[in-house]
Amino acid sequence: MLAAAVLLGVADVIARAFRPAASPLVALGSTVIEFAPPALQETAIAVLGPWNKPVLFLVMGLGGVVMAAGIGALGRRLPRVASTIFLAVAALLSAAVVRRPETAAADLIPSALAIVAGLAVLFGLWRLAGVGVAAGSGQGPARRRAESDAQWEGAAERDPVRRPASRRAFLAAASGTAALAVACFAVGRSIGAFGRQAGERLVELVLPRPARGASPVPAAASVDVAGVPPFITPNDDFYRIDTALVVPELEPGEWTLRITGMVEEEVSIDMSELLGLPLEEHHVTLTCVSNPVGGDLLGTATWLGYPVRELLARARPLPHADMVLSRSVDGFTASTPLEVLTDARASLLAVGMNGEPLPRQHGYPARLVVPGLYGYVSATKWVVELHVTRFDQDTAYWTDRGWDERGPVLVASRIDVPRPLATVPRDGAVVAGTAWAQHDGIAAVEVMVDDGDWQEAQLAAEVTADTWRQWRLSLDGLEPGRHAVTVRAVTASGTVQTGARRDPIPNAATGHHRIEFQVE
Ligand SMILES: Nc1nc2c(c(=O)[nH]1)N[C@H]1C(S)=C(S)[C@@H](COP(=O)(O)O)O[C@H]1N2
Ligand SMILES: [Mo]
Repeated sequence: MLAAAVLLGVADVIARAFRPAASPLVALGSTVIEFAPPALQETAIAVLGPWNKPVLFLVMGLGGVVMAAGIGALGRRLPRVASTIFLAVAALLSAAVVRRPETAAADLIPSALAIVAGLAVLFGLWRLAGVGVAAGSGQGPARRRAESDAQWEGAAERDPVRRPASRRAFLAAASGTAALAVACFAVGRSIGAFGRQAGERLVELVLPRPARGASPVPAAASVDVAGVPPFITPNDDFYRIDTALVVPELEPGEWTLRITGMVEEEVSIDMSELLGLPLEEHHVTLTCVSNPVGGDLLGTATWLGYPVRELLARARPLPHADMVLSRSVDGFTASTPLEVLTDARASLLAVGMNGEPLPRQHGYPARLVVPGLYGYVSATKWVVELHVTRFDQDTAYWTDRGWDERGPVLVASRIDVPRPLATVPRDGAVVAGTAWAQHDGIAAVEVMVDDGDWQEAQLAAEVTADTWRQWRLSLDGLEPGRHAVTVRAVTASGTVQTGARRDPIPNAATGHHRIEFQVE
């Protein structure tokens, strides 16, 4: 167990000079996420929320302890077999590192050094414990095995009759080793960030002024009811959903976007060229397909970027292409219909979010934002490739796990005020919230109080069809006691939000949001 702890700790601390996935622990965790059954993945997110990743590390840690203890127990009788298994597990961990899309050959250095350290601890402690000596007193196969073990450890010639060192020497070495492992993890955690970031941090990206700015959000876009979220979601409050165990660290200087596949000309663009292009600013609401009815996995930001349409025009997609498979530096992929990226809508290769460079968690230095599609088929963060292809030839990360390959946003609405089970005063109570149907637009919101008729809510000003829209309705005059409100929205093209309840998979939950509250 100590040898395993040293191996993982040493690798984790040295990996800080490389990248997250150069740490076998991180690479293994990412691989577990990659191969976890989708149902387990969704349950973990639903039940554990933001704790799902720490819990994954905990489970891996416990699994590692059990496995190392097993190898150690085996090593008391069969050190050669046990050390071979130890080495094989270490090799598998290294394979997990190499398999990660974001790693290069040099990222094996931490694992290689750590394997040397781990084996040194294993053999060193065994030697002190006299492993291999006791078995030698037997006869037949056990004896031969013990001899070959001793030989294999290079000890046979020098010290044919090995004796266990004193218990005190063993305990001293063992506690020294334990301290080394703990120190490695502690130093690793305190360095925190991986890679160059920790030391010589590269130049921070400076956003140019937009060639075409977005018009400011008018005050009338907000219903001004306490409890309804602001129209523009601050970056720190913006929901985050991705499969990345550790946020990829991609520096602007090493970033390039390549447009490949079914194109007349492959194109590649680096950050300085991108920042020199006429960038546009657009307000766009981004939504996660996993958002439950009434959930808050959505937000609106002012994105700064370059139209994807223009980038694709440079590469000239071939006539039979119908999909763009965008790829993140961490291997995540999204399948976006080509026509959505080439029509007039504000599909952006974004570098800015609410006036700042993208936060690392939201895709720094560049990501896609496509109005009207759920994030999983369009909003690739840390994007490095647009592969022009066909839906019948390629599939994307979540499509392979049973989700719809195209993921257009369905109309939805949410009650933000009153909170469920809140008590409201008899006079002046209001119900208010948000509705969205990106790229179609919200034409009406209707509210049903208890089991009455649908009543038209008052709409705040529309910013664009690509953003959510706030609404409110007075609840004056309700009798004291328990009441319920239900909401539904109608889109500009006339779609009425369905009341049929359905789970998010394969293309978003449906059903009306309904809450109960108390009138004083
Ligand atoms: N590289 C990468 N990009 C990704 C994802 C991911 O897992 N990896 N998740 C997508 C999903 S499912 C959503 S809903 C949006 C969320 O973007 P946000 O985290 O900036 O809110 O990012 C999309 N882009
Ligand atoms: Mo999502």
